[in-house]
Amino acid sequence: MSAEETKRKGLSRRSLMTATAAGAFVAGTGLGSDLLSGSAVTTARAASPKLNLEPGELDPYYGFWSSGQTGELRILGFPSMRELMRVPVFNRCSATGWGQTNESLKILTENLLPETREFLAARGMKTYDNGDLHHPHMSFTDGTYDGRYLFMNDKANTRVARVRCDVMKCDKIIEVPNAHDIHGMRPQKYPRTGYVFANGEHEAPLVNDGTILDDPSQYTNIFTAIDGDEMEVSWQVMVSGNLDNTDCDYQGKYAFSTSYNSEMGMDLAGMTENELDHVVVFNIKAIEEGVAAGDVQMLNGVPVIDGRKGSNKKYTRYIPIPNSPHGVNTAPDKKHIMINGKLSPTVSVIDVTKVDALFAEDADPRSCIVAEPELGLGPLHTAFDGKGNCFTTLFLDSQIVKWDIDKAIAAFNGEDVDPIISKVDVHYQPGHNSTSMGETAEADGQWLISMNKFSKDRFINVGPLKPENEQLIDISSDDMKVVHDGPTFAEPHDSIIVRSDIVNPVDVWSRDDPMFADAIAQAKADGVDIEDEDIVIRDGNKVRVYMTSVAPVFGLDTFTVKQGDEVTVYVTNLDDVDDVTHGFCLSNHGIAMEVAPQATASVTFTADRPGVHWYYCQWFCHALHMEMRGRMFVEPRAA
Ligand code: RUQ
Ligand code: CUA
Repeated sequence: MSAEETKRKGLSRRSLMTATAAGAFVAGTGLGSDLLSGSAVTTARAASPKLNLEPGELDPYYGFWSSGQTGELRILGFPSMRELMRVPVFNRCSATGWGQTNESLKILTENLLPETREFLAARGMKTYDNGDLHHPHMSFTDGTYDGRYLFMNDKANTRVARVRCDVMKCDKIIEVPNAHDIHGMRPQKYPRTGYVFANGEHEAPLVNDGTILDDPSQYTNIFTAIDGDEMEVSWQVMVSGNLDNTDCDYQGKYAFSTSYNSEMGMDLAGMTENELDHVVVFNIKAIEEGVAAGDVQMLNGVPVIDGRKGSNKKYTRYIPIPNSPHGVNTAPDKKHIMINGKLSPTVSVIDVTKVDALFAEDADPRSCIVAEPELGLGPLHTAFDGKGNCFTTLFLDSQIVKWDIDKAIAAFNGEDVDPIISKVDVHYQPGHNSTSMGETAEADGQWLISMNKFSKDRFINVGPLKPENEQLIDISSDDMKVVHDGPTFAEPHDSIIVRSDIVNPVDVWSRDDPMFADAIAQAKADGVDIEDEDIVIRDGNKVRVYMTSVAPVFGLDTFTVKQGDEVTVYVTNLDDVDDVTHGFCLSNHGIAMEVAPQATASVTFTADRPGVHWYYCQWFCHALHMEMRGRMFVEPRAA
């Protein structure tokens, strides 16, 4: 759409902002096909044949889905959109015992900052039990997914987590010091991950101890590079303005982060005041050299470098971008980086080969912008097909626009070409979109998922809280076809779509897995063969119950403890057949956990209810699963 048409519809940047303030940004503007000028609009079609999987047929892709404020990772079969698994990460999970088992609590607590641990302890908590998981991304080697790990952020409690792709369980969570509320997060693409880059979104005093409160001039934002192998912070950079999303190049040289609040405004009017905000470019090598040379301040054990505007300019550059930009997406051509304008109807295209000059020759920061096509209202995120085309979500227009990078560059250079190929209506208000393998050099141009924040009338009504709607779009031809509506619960925010041959999980645990190494070490210290013995060890008022499980029996029918004992139950699942997962649920104690084949899981509690308490297997495992149960006797404290 041209600037003139935008204006004709009364939706200039200014009125768009007014609309935002008035709440229309989330109200569903109804601005769909009627607002289009000349570009083809396609609407929902009958299902494409590729979508239909016969019973028993397997999906060609894994979809890794975030869950926003639910705090877990979800695994979908794609394109069938069947939800296959939920992997608890930042949340407390009733089914698996995540957040309660000793194994999960170790991961959830071991890298909390001391002050957080103290703060939580005062509230009777060991860890947070909520999270806001926005961005799941797989580790890379040489520009494509390598199937090792998934990394993800927690905006709610400033954490970054890692999930092992061999067992699909979280194995590390770190709380990031100095930063506030990790939002944008991406793994390094080349030569490998390597770094995981993470944006602190919200600005606060660097030393946030209450000495500075309502003085935004003293607030700062922090960009963090995490070592993805060790899950430790390598270094941090102080920036001007806040940080939203991030991505990096295919050369291993630069990372790019958007800021929607270069103004450092503290209210809506302040945050949206300027026509131009910016993208911060981080020069990774220069920062590493600066850290090595000691050009840092140490804060909470982390080297922090000053990359603010007007500081030593070798570390960062600030590229002016209209207006409150949001998503950052690197194209599979390894050359172009798309900055999605949000309040500006444009996407700004950075040519990474022109970024060197920003640092070497101090060139005009805008000289690396090689196109800035006007695409429609509310561009948030862009995905790719690997054939030179982009797919950008238009939040306000409720559309996906397909456009051509080369044509956008030609138009920017004054040629009379329209980069827009087609638009398709989605339902409604899309945020992220993802294409099959689209954030790697192996983008294959088959599928696009549009993750729509509102579903309104697309499903039978479930009350005032509606699901979201994820729409599957066939992008194998120019004419985008919506082929599937998929409702999901709060809030699958982002996703990646990974070829299934890249991901190779195991079927049963290995007995030497680090996940339960502590349990095995404790058994050894107690002189217990954890895979063979069913035994109760008393150690003062600490009692350790070692129990095997083979469908459909627990190794112990009963065990006896005294009221007030601190009891740890270790269950080792000796079944080594696919899918024979057992559980241990202790009635009326709020205790339940998953024990997958060949795993050991453990839980610690105080036995403070005298009497008979049944434990049972809560994971259906056998025809006699109901009979898989036993009694805990709690002897009353002597009167
Ligand atoms: S951001 S809707 Cu949390 Cu991924 Cu763009
Ligand atoms: Cu074991 Cu059900």
